This record gives sequence, structure tokens and C-alpha cells, in this order.
Amino acid sequence: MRTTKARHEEYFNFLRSVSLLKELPEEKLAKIADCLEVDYFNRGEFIIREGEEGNTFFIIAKGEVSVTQTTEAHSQPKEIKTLGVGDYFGEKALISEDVRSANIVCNTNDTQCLVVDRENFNQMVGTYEELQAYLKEYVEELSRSDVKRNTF
Ligand code: WNU
Repeated sequence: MRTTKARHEEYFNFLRSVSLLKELPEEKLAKIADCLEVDYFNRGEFIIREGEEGNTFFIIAKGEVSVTQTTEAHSQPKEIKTLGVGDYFGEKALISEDVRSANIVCNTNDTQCLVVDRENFNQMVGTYEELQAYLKEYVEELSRSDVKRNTF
């Protein structure tokens, strides 16, 4: 049997390896490890759909996903990048208070994502100005690249 403590330690150690979170103090990481959910996905499944409302932030613990978007030029969503272990997504809808701005499609079977809800995300980000500023900058950059790409 895998104990609650073992699971907590596993998540904690993984979170410590995520570059976004490297400045957070251990107690903060421990709190995030406490309130995480884990979601499992298989190849082809949509984790996020463009245009839907969303209240969660994801960190990839295992596997790979594609970011795809609908643009003016193509009727089918176009792949704009892939993300792997230690990468994260879903921050934009939370920060911009908007609907999901891209699709996230699972590329590999048995993909595992750590899921943080809006309330815990706000606590995680809100108390760290640098993290907040970093993500805000990044989200603004994403909006600019969306415009260039002619994303709807
Ligand atoms: C992009 N345009 C848009 C990515 C992940 C994290 C950071 C880039 Cl800090 P959401 C869809 C998610 C969105 C982003 C992710 O897709 N995304 C992008 C783009 O060029 N979204 N609009 N590249 S990967 C990525 C930076 O996380 O958040 O909640 O859902 O809108």
C-alpha cells in the first residue's frame, strides 16, 4: 500500500523539480502537495478545449501533450507546441479571467497531470509577487503570439 505520506513526499519532490516553482519555500510546496489532484489521460483525449470555461491549472507529471489552436487560415486546429514533464498549462484562463484560449490534447497514454484549482492557484501565485509578475508577462506574450497567429 502506498501511504498518504509517501504520496505527499512524491508530489512534494516532484514540485520541487518544477522550474516555475523553484523560488517557493518548502512550506508552500508542501501545502500545494496537500491540495493536489491527479488526473490521468490517454492519447487523443482533450484535457482542455478552446472556448470552454476553466478553473484549473495543470502541471505535467508524466507524458506529453499538444497545444493546438483554431486560426483564421485553417478550419482544423493547428499544433503550436508540445509540452512534457515539468511543463504546465491552463494559467491563462485563470489569470486573464477568460475562457480557455487553446486546446490541450494528450499525446501519450497514461499521461498524468497534477491539477490545482483556482483557489489554490491564487494562493500559490498571489503570495509571490515575482511568480505573479512572471506569469502575467508570459500570458501577455501568449496573447501577442495569438494575435500574430490570427487566433480567433
Ligand atoms: C499560446 N497561446 C495561448 C501555450 C503554457 C504555460 C505558459 C505557454 Cl506560462 P488556457 C489553454 C492553454 C493556455 C496556456 C497554453 O494553452 N498555451 C497557449 C499558448 O501560444 N495559449 N493562448 N502556448 S503552452 C504554455 C506559457 O497555458 O492557458 O487556460 O488554456 O487559456
